[in-house]
Amino acid sequence: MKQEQDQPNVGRDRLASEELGAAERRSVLEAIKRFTIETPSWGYGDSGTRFKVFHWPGAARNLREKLADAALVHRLTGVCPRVAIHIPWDKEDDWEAVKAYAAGLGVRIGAVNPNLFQDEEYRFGSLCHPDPAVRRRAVQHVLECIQIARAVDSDTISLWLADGTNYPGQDDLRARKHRLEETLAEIYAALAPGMRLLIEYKFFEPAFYHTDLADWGMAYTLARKLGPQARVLVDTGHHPQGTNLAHIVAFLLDEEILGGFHFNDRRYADDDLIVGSQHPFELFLVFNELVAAASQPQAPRIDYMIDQSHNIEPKIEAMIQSVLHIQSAYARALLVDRQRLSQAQAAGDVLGAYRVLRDAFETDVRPLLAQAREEMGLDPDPIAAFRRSGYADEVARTRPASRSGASGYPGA
Ligand code: LRH
Ligand code: MN
Repeated sequence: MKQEQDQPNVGRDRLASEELGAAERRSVLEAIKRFTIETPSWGYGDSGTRFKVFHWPGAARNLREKLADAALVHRLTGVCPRVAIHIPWDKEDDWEAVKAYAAGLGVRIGAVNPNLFQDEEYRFGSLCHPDPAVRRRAVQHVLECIQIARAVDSDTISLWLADGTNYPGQDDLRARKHRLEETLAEIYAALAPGMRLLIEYKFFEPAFYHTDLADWGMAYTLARKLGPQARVLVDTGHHPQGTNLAHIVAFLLDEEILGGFHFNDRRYADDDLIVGSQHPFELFLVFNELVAAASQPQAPRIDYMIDQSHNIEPKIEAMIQSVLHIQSAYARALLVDRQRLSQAQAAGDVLGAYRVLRDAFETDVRPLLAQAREEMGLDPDPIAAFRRSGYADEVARTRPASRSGASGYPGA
């Protein structure tokens, strides 16, 4: 079995060593500048757990303040032009005005997220509820979200269902599946041409016996049955412990049914912590699959969105930190020496192949990311720029704490 010849195995910083030609370096830089990340409106407001929602001084209290904070993150990073909204948390009565307000800030509305988990009648579910009247209301809400998306020129409905049961026997699992297929078909039929329906799965919570949309296979099956405008959304916090995310991503990519991500990180359950803060290598391996697949000719459109709740940390800084972590994972994945990787794989050189990935992961990409920002006319260190801006003190001074419940986020 051929081993890596006589190369001191000190590992290769893919940037330090001259092996990365100027052209390659340039293409990595340009790819980083083009790579955009969508931030969630709800990541700027107060959020928490069932135990406590702590108020953060200056936290955004309404959609306009969330858009203002998101626009700052875009100004500082240069790569966050879209903001996902959640209805009714971000409900407004003049969407034209919202669209203009966002444009004035240099951002636009991204994915529209219906909320089918907070109304009283959703105790036994929404689209899967035994009562046709409740299913009707749920479908009506999503159709309203499609209208909102049209009004703000968004082409994406991002749908997550809390639907499930807590005890064996509580409901007929196949009957719930039939209700889901029926109601999703109605929603799909109402999509505007070119609009996408992203189907987000989650293996548990708030349901604790079964969840109707529990894993990638169920989301895949339903999306396929619906049609080409339906895609699977992978929330990185929605899998059982030990799940190999990179494998699920590779599979969904190869099936061309991956539509997007909700990035966050977790240690135990759906902790919604800063992406890459707990498992940076796992995030790198996910991007390694994305970069490897992106070399395919008709690389599918994938929406890279953050979905986090910043319960104790400063929300805007947490969002900027998240963008930096995603950019790092992407940059490292772009630096994987794919030729050496496939040679090692073909040669059965297991650890040689592993080291190719490890080299890229161990490469310090911060100077490269700083260079990309400078070339975009931005401060190379967005966190330092944010802290210097005094924005956090300004909003803490000008935004009195919101009346509890104002943001709609449970308990906020
Ligand atoms: C559910 C979820 C979903 C959102 C919500 C804020 O856990 O990931 O994407 O609607 O968080
Ligand atoms: Mn999510």
